[in-house]
Amino acid sequence: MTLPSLPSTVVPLRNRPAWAALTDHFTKIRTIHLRQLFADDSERSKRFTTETLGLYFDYSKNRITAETISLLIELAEQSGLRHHIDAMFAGEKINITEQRAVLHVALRAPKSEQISVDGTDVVPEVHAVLDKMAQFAEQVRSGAWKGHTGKRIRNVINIGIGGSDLGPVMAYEALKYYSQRDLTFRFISNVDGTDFVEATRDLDAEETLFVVCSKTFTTLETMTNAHTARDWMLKAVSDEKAVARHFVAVSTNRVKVEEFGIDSANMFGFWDWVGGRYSMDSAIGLSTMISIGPEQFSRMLSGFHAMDEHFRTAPFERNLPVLMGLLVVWYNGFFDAQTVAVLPYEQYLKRFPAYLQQLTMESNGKHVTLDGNQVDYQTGPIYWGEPGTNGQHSFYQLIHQGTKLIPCDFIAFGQALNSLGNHHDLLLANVFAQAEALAFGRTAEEVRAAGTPEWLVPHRTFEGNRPSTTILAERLTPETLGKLIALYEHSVFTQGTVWQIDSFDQWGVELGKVLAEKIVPELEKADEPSLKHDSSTNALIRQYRQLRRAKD
Ligand code: G6Q
Repeated sequence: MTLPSLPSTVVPLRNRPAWAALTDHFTKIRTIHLRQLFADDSERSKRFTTETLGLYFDYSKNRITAETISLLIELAEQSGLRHHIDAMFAGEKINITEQRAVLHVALRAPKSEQISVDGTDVVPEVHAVLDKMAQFAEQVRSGAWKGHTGKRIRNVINIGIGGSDLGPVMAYEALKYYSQRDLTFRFISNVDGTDFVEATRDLDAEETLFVVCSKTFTTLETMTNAHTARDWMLKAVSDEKAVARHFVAVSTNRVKVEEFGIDSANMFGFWDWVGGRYSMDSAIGLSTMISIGPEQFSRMLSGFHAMDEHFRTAPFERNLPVLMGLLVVWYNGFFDAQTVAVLPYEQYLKRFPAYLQQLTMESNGKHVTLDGNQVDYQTGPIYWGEPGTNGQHSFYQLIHQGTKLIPCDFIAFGQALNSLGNHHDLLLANVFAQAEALAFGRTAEEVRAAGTPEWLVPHRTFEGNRPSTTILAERLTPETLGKLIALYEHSVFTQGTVWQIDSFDQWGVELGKVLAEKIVPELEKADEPSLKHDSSTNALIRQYRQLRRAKD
């Protein structure tokens, strides 16, 4: 089969001339300290800072020189990145293992644009769904949408998992400042019954609306929770007709939605060219739109779109997602860095690292190339993080003085949404101090000069040379959030293109699902089942059956 997305000239990563040149370059640069790089070049901060779309992107505290960047850009070019970007925007089926187009960029395209999949312009369909969402959101927000017994809806519960949950939760938290405060939002994802019970225990069913989000409408966790929700609702309002007023669905599967009993008039659609982890700005964002309103939602989409256009058109040396993605390739491929820490100094972004974990790791956690060959290099790093300053009092110790190299992304804002005394100055002083300490450390001489006894000097020395990038924006707004998410989406795309993997499939999620389906009847069976797993799994199943009996 021919690969639709890559030019035939793309050769395996290690055979690309730029990779060989980078390997050479790395041996020269690997021991150079950031202290020296800054001392040698008074213009360094300016040289390695790009300001675009209101984002000040300072990557000067990375272990790079101008040569590193130009070699990485050559690598991107030799990897077919330009062609691959164009292929995505043109609706080509670049998700080759699922034979699907990858068009989350169409979700935020303005009405005036045309983006075609198989000859059909999808932009009008996108806007038709956005309009329908807006109408519904306004009805809920204004109180015009009533529950079955005539009470106003006060609680909105999103039921979904993975891509149908993480985006909505993150966006709700991130944009809470802009939310309608007389509505309560909850999110149920886990099949662990506790998630459902705790989310609903203090709510009045008559005032509750469930938004069931599932692209396939077959996902075990979501369907189980949705059925439990229906039972919970019908226990309070014993009339099947209540389902129509208290349940709406977001899905691509009309048949299954109707089978569940949700009126397809209350279904908001999306398309198979939207991957779950890229879907928070599709109808999957319905709860977000109810929370912040259609106008702010559309500002968020403008932010996404601005970054899409920047990614599509800016030269690589000034292209934020390209630079960000190439830095990951650099540390991952040459410094053996296994992780990237994302550290937002903004409490509202507390779920942003968790959201990015799925976006990055489900996308680039792959071990074969597009043509099915085992990679002989590292692919997707582990993303993780917590908001600052909390992390400073927890895991930052390891980043400062541990044995692992952990590139960090610091994210901060010039203006606080909740201005309170000098809190914001203190917050920002901390983010700047952390990046400074990581880069420059504290030498043994400096520690000695501060009067530290000799035996304590090694413990108090910070070797520094720990890389970080700082992203500074004016204020966390829906638009800025859109830009930040698209920045990471396209950084993931850049990485995946260099590694020549399919960043848009997720076969790794499948096996566990299939095996779980096989185990369910073995747990539920009244008589002792005959088990044919390995000895460990067999024993665990038996042990569970026994423990469960002990409770009965
Ligand atoms: C994301 C994945 C995955 C998916 C969930 C939920 O890219 O495909 O996280 O979003 O498994 O799937 P449904 O939306 O089909 O329930």
